[in-house]
Amino acid sequence: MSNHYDSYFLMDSGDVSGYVKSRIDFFGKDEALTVEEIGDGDVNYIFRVQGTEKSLVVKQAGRVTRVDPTWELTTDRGRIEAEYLAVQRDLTPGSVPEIYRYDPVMSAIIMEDMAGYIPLRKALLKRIRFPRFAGLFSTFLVNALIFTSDITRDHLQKKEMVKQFISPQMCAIFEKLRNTEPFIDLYKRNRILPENIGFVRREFYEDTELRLEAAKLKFDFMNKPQALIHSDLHTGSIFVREDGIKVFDSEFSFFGPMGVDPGNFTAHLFFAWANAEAEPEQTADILDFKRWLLDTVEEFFYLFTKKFKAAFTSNATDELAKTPGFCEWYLGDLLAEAAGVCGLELARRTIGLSHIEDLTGIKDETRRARVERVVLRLAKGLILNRDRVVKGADYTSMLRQAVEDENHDENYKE
Ligand code: SR1
Ligand code: MG
Repeated sequence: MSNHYDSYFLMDSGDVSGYVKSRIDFFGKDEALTVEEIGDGDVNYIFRVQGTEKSLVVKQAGRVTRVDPTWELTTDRGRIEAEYLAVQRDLTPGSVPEIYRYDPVMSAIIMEDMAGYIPLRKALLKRIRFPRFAGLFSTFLVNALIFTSDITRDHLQKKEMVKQFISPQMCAIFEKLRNTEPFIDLYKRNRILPENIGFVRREFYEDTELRLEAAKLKFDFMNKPQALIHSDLHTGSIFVREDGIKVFDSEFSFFGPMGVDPGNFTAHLFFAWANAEAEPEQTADILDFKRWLLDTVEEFFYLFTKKFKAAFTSNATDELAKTPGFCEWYLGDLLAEAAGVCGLELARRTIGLSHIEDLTGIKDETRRARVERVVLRLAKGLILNRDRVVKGADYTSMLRQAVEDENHDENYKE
């Protein structure tokens, strides 16, 4: 092992103090540091480094995933993550953690410790509401998308950015996990609750109309470099506090369809809803929390649409894009894509390999199976009818329909 950190190795907590001091002038030379590994994801190693007065975070990309040592991943994803955050820092200052240094040798990012912020998923599982979230998040996303697209950027410069962010191996993960495997268990790694295996076979694997729509969405994902997207934006990749958000974990970023980020994220608000829906006691507080989540979906799409149109009108540089009607056409396509991707994400986190705590944390398996079928019915509705999903209320009424269909399904009566 090198102790000069001049060639790549996977660090453990004991290596990190020396590493940080070798790379940046942040702590005192002789300052005692405490290092704790805090990563709980499937992929990377995250260390919090605490000094006497200040702290920071080191995120290192391993050459294989944490969940499966035979699953190799490019360590260049650390660069992609850092460069996405640098772009977004300029577009919406304060909305991403500050990067102190990206180190290509160790594939490590040394960044701000987001003290005072908590992961949104953890907060929602504790039923904490964030009334300002839809406003903050819609501003971030509109800026992130419209200001990296051909609508506002010089087309040559945008194409240079497409090159900068090309990431075939990371894209391939989602082409499989999100775009393919909910519809065909191609690699025999899907994980479905035993009670729902028949439902998934009938409603997903054997539905050729659904598979056709999924194929269209997959080819959009692979062939539509509209804007710099995060691509793995969910409630675990956003830290929040009452008056702020910090988006991070952007290692899957590339130039893709604009609808991916709003759609993928919205799926996770529905997962938070599903977790609350599975509570045996539907108290007034739980009912109010579920209502707040659905109100947030509606408010988010309302604000996103409004801000997107305003940003388009004030900032479009492409002469043809300024043609009356073009913005509405473009936005309509984006919103349909978002609905479709929301459906894909709902399906893959329920059927596929990568599950989330919102569902796995539901202890009563019958209740979990029920909300998973509701989620899957919603997923199907969104994918098949995405052209008609133009506002937040279309999502929430589709969810209500999914609940009703589940309640009336004779196969699943208690
Ligand atoms: C090896 S990739 C596994 C998961 O981590 C990422 O956060 C993606 O969501 C993916 O499902
Ligand atoms: Mg990640």
